[in-house]
Amino acid sequence: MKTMHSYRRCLQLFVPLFAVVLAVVTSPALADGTVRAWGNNDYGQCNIPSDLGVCTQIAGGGEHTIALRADGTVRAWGWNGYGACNNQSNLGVCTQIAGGGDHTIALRADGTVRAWGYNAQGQCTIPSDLGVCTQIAGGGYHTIALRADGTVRAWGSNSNGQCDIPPTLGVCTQIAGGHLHTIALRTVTIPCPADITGNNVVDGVDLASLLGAWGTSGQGQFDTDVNNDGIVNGADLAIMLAGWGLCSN
Ligand SMILES: [Ca+2]
Ligand SMILES: [Ca+2]
Repeated sequence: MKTMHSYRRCLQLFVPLFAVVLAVVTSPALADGTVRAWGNNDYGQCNIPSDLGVCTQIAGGGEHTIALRADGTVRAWGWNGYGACNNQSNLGVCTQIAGGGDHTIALRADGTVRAWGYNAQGQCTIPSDLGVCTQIAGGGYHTIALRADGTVRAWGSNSNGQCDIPPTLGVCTQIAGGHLHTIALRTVTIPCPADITGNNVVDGVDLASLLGAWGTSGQGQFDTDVNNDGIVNGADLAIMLAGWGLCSN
């Protein structure tokens, strides 16, 4: 009986401990910055360089692999028939990488873009008036950039109109490249019901306007009636305070 009790006590102690150890060992939070790749390896695109070191970002090209190292330098390996994996001199510190079909794209810390590799369609020729960019993406034979003002540019092969930016596209927050097409995520416009002055900012001027009208609604002054119920009261104030600083777009 004592032996059975001891056995149970042992289980009570060690089963939770084992669970904790297992949870720590299998935790997905233990990212170490190393890179793994698998699948088609005809050109060594899955062979991680032994001296790669800690990386912060990865990207895939047609048949090559790109990594952004923790120090901001770029490495690429795999199919290098057109130089997509060649080391670039004077590239400097980069903040983003992207892969095209047979080319590699890097966004430098100063917002300029570089591309190298296959350039038969001009996909590696950066437009001289591109300006500062915040994001890059690669297509099969074209290159896409999101500029700091949220507009999108694309260059290279335009065989399917993938470089023709729709004139009504407007401001975007993300771009992506397909083989022969381009994708953009347009900026979400947040309704700003508490913006009484209509300047797209909820600030003290709106508050003053609301407080000044307090109790005067019902006399036609409903421009401060944020929730449009015909009364200016605490409910309007709550909506306005909740939107403080959020309605800047
Ligand atoms: Ca306002
Ligand atoms: Ca109201």
